[in-house]
Amino acid sequence: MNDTSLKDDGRAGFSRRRFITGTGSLLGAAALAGPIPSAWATPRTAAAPIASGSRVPALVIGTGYGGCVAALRLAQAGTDVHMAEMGMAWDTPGSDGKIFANTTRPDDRSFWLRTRTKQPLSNFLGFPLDRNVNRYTGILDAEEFGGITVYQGRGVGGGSLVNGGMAVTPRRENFGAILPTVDAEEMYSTYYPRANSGLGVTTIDPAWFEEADCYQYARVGRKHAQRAGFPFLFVPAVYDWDYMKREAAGTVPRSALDGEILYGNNHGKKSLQKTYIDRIRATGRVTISPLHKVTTVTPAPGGGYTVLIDQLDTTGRTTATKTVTADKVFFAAGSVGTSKLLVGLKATGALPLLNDEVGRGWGDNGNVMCGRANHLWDPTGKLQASIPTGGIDNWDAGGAFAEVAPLPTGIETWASFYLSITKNPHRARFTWNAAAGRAELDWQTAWKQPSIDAAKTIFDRINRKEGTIYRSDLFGVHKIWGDHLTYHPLGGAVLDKATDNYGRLRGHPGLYVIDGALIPGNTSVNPFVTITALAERNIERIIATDL
Ligand code: FAE
Repeated sequence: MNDTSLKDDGRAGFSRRRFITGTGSLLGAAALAGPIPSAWATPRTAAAPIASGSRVPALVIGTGYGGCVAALRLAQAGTDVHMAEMGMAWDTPGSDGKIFANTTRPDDRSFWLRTRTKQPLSNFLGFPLDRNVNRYTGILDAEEFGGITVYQGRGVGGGSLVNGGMAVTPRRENFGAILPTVDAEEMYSTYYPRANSGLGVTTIDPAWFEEADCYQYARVGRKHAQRAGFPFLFVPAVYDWDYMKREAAGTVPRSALDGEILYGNNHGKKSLQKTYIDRIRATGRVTISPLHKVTTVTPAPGGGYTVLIDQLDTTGRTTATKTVTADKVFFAAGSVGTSKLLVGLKATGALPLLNDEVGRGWGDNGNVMCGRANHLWDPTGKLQASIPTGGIDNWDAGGAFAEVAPLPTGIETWASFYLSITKNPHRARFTWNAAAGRAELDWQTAWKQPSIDAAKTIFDRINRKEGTIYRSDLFGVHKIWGDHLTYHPLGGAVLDKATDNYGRLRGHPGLYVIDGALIPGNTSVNPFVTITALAERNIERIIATDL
């Protein structure tokens, strides 16, 4: 089954120039298409979204990894919890019968409140891929700051809805640099295993990997890595591999094999909806309000905190503002969401006792993307599973861990594509712009240079060995590096600085940070397992001592 797609799709003898012309016009046509009508079903909300005037023992802001761990463990310990989530529930199919849009056909569901898509791979063969859409509370937020676009999931399940599902535990020898004040022994013996089990992390059947057409791109990536002398590792993921085998056999609807990533996955991916949130619902102690955005948290006169929550419609308009009182509040709005809230709350005097560490220590996990142009005899396959399964580890020698990523376009591209996680020393800070009434981030695009240098320690060598070149058509015209973005925001309320060593915010008892904001900018690998494990560690302590 290996390396046959060149013959299978009848392209043998087909010149690269002709291929480029053909696919370019195809993708160009898609880019020129106008917005499609907004015909998606009204999102289902909680049976009873939170009522104004309610008092709750624990309010969790956000329903990503940190928020779900907090809600589950609090509920299991007997505490009633309410979760406020600014995104939609993502539990109702649209007019096409699917909950989530396809990667190659972004529609209104794909982006958070934009009128034009902002795809991470903006171009192909020089043609821009973005298209107009209707403004909608879609699933992927491309949040733009001065020097960087930060991609984040929006909806019940947070980043788990949109991410690639790579579930990687960092090498233990790297842990001291990731979370220096946390006991590594405890993490590796208790909390990483707990997180991996809660998330349903498993590794692909290696025998199937060797024969599956949909992983030809990964085998090509491995071959090139190994020929250049780099270690290639299988990485675990949160996908139902038996389902993927059935997708390949054609017996179930395709999901990973339909290239679904970025805008949701309709079937096989074990997002938080299928793991932690399933268990959260089973406790009977947790309610969730989608399309509810927390704007203010301030000490309540009689104890606890007064929380203001905007209820949104699917155009992003506020339809009601609710006032809720919570004994304890858990900030789990993601690194960016939590940081923005906290710097605003401190600056406006709502939470005046937060310390000066709030907003600091933000990093991009050293993310940088690139593509390589393979020879015509090295096709990567027109069928590419959207769940990556392998990476190239050059962390010790060159400061980069590169995931061999799919390019699920449905056509043969002869491209190898990589997301590198690199050692990047730069850390940015969120500050409050009072005149504009918003938080800003001082990251600079030029700060990606150390990441590019680290990634080049891998790809320059592979290119030399293979006699290949970088692709320069994926992020613009003649632009090699995807250095304008991150998928992995981390920090902004760093553990043992803005908070104590378990996430209790300094200055205001009863407030906690429990998401990626705690991690000071880098995890050396993809971050969600570490975010989950740290949340498991912290909530255990908080339940034992604070409740
Ligand atoms: P997160 O999951 O972002 O959840 C925060 C939630 O809070 C979101 O649902 C927000 O909508 C919500 N929220 C924000 N502000 C408010 C507010 N004011 N009021 C109410 N709700 C609010 O946070 N990581 C991996 O480990 N492996 C991968 O393969 C991987 N691939 C990725 C691919 C893409 C395209 C993206 C965007 C990310 C990827 N990540 C991956 C990163 C991962 O999803 C991310 O680190 C975690 O989701 C962060 O978890 P948190 O709990 O910090």
